[in-house]
Amino acid sequence: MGSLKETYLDKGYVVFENLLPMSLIEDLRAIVDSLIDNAAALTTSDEVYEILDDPNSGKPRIERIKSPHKVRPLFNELIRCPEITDVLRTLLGPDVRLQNSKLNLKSQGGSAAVAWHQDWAFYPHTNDDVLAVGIMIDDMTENNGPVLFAPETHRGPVYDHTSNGFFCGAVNESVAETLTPTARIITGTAGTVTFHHARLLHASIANPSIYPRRLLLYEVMAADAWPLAGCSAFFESWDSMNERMVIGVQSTSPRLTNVPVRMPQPEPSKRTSIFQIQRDGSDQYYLDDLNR
Ligand SMILES: O=C(O)CCC(=O)C(=O)O
Repeated sequence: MGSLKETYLDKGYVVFENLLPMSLIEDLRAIVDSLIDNAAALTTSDEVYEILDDPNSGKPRIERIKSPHKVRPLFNELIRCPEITDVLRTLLGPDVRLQNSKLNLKSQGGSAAVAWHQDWAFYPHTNDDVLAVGIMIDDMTENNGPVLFAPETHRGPVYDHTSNGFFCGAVNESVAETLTPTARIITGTAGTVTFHHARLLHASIANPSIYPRRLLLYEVMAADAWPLAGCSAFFESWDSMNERMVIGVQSTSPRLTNVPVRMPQPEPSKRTSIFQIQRDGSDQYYLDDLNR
């Protein structure tokens, strides 16, 4: 068993069982419950809530809380807690920036799958010291829409994520079907935290169960990994980029490394969440059950 960093560089992800205490998870659940209650009357998305028609019932369902670090202070503090920054320092170095966060709800009773993709396809940088932190707010089981990782794929190519000539946020079926046999189903109890490389191919299956599966995701990177789309694509200003430092200091000297890159272009006419652009595309190799 190698070191943490070796395992991450070899497999493309690491998972820490119960990294966060249950008392913190309960605080997070209470905030999420109240945010969901506040949105009970919403039928269309706004700047905080991503609402999609449930593919089964046809009724609106809250699929995501956008940028929760801007919505409630605890989400902004959480990525800076020592349990997480200790790991980030090891994996990314002393200077780490937050780009964005998202809370994918995957509610009980039919939330849809997320197709195979690489986060890197959405936001290529000058180097690939870029990863996503995933915090399980609920137990993630084989039955409530777990995430799937395809080990070692972060060391391979960056795949085409377009369909019908537009960026659709998913690889096509011929790539997707090669991943399923080796995919690891990521499960864990609430408080478990995953760290996955931005180039790692990953997906998640539908949640037909009666249990919610709330996963809080933070996109973070070494401060000298600069977004190729320009800082204005993800940050309102230089100041806001600095405010999002998680540890250390911001860098004005991007580190360029030899990484495969494709730009997420041409953009679809509606640039919304991964859920919507995947549904609008035709690369819909969804893993609706584990036997496929
Ligand atoms: O919440 C999930 O099931 C996975 C979502 C995901 O992979 C993403 O938002 O990049």
